[in-house]
Amino acid sequence: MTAFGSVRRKEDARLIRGQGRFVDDMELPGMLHGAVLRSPYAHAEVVSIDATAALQHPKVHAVLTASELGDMAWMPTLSADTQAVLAGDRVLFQGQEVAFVVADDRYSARDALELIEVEYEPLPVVTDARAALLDDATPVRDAGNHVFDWEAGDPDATARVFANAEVVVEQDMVFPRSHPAPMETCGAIASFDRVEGKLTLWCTTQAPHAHRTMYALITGLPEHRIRVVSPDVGGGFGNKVPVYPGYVCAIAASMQLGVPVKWVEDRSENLMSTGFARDYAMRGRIAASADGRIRGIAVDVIADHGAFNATAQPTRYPAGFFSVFTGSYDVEAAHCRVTGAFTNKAPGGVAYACSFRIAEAVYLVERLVDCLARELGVDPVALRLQNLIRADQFPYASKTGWVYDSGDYEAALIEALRIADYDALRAEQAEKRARGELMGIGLSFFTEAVGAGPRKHMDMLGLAMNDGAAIRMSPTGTAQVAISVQSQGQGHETTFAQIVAHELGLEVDDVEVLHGDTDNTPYGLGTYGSRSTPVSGAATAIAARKVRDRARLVAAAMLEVAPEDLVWREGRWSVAGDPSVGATIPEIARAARGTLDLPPGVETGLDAEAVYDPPNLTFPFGAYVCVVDIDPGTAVVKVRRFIAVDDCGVRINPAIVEGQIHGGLTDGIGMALMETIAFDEDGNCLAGSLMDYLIPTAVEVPDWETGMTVTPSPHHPIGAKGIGESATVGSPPAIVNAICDALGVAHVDMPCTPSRVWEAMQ
Ligand code: MCN
Ligand code: CUM
Repeated sequence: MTAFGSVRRKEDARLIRGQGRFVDDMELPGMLHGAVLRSPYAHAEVVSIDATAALQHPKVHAVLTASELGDMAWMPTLSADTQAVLAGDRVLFQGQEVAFVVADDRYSARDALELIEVEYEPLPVVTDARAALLDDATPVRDAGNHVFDWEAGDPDATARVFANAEVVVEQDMVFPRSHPAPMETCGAIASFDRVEGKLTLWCTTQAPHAHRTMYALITGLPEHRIRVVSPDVGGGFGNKVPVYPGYVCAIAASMQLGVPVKWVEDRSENLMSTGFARDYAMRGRIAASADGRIRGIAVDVIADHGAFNATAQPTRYPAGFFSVFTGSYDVEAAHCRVTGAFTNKAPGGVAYACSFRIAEAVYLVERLVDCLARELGVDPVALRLQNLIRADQFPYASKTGWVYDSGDYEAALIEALRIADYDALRAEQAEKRARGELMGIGLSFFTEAVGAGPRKHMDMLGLAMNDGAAIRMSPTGTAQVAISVQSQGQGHETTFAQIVAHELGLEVDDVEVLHGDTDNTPYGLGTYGSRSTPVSGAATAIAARKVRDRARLVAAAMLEVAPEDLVWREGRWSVAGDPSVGATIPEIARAARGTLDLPPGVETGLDAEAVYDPPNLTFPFGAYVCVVDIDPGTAVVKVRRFIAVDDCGVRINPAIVEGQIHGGLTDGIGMALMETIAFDEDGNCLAGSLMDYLIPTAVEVPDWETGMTVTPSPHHPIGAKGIGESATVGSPPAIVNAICDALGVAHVDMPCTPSRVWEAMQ
């Protein structure tokens, strides 16, 4: 008996009826509205701020500037940097927060922004990370523009492999700055109760508990007097992991005024000032033998972190999990060096379904493998089949320190080729080429690493990346499961109920999922890096097993047999020798809360909790094939077919998994073809609206063709691996590989807009 399967999403009952409850839907009595004044300059001294006229506006209650914020003018970031909540004497990027107006309504607050007079003294601007690292570069920060140097792998062994390799291919590539652009922008309502001394913050956050800890550090309020509620969230994609100045300003204003204060940013504010993605300039090299054996991979990266290092990633990994860049191949040696730079651009980074920089890593290796195939004159499929890690090599220890838990890569690739009918595609391409038509076939094979993480290696803000679940069984046999992670659209209310139902033989509808409220859920670090299923999902299964184990003792008392005589069979405890005698969990729950004489040491009820410390990450993988047609007249790229075979181990809800894949593939089209947050030389953000920052629509997107293989994770209680970012990570290189294949060129940088493709065609 299993509750796994494509059951309908419980949350959709309200979401598709317009009954979802998002931060901006909420109105509290006496609530005021905040708006942020932002810097028009990318780099300038703030000479003076005069709020007199704004304060005279009849509907304005307060204007906050850095000086009023005092200790709250600065906040810690998730990467141990310190970020200005409101700029004091210098602004470091266009759109930086300078003042916060609180008024009766949103419109008045926005009007009053124009009444604040700020005198700026513009400074030289640096927006290119490579330029920022030159000796004579304008310093963005007092201590200079160097954020960190980080390396992984073995430089000497790698140098030796490259020195005696028969073939070496080098390629520069940029993964441009892009943005998650969730449908719902970021926002918060802060409500400080002066009598209780308690702060409640309704906030668009993917990580309510981690935010609570941050707010305790920023405000000095005791953490148990802070409640963070993340209601329905309209998409996060990593954009809603960091703490943003607007949240802190809403808190400061509510603490000062004693009434609730709402702040919700608009689209331009979201695109210009919140956590971006990528911005990696990479020089990759791949070494091979003449017969196509990949021997080594090396890469130097310059990572643009913007004006503050607010990146969300485990502390000991300043370049995230980029060091999985050896991808799905068994190589002799590998080395990466990553240098982080400050620039006059918005801070944050790693968002957009990146799995902590694995998007960049997969792009690098999958492009390099195609460059190598081109150099050797071999088919990219054959080259991959020759070099993929073999099924009998798992668990596989990579040259950069990862242990891939399980996989059968060849099976996934062969399945993708079968669905695509690869040989027929190549034949079609040959025919079209003869007619002068541009058709391209691109592959990618990716390995993801999700489920951060084991406490011995991973923390954020010094907090172990372990997550929890708590199950409460009612006397009538239904369950509530409270989890520390928070859905932004991933369907946790359904899938976490399925895990409990699966483990306890309950109906999915008899399990309710509680999340997003720090007052009634266990502590944990939240949803990103596709860690909910690998970490909190595991905690949920283990908590359910604790319920089941206790239920066995209670059932034994009920049935007057020894616990050892009971077996778990078809969703109930029954007597080993007589399956007709047994009890279901609802029956046992009733007895456990009833007057039955419980065995010594057994507590009343069946409630249980677990906090999960994963022994390792889970390593989902997939094989993608992309077919593009390029218009020779306009250089417009059309993705005609896209085949995605994903393996995320056991699928709890295949329909939700498919949805995650469809979304991620669509993201990939956006990044590969259209999206970039560009800046001019003065640091003006050129992508401040969805007219300039193009995101894909149904027009650009083909009918996805999906397939799967199932290789369970050996260490996860239900064998599941994460899936939430696989397709975003795996798809961009497949698309760019297809474009390069069509054009017969080594490389085209993303986004492959018509003008770039046209240039490459010439
Ligand atoms: N699932 C499953 N079987 C598996 C693995 C997952 O049924 N073997 C289900 C899960 O139970 C969950 C969903 O698939 O309902 C995604 O699970 P998981 O891979 O654990 O990822 P998370 O829930 O941790 O979600 C985070 C991930 C990230 S990091 C980004 S970024 C992203 C993504 O999810 N943001 C999203 N997908 C998104 N989807 C939506 N709709 N909105 C976002 O903001
Ligand atoms: Cu990198 S985006 Mo997701 O991990 O929230």
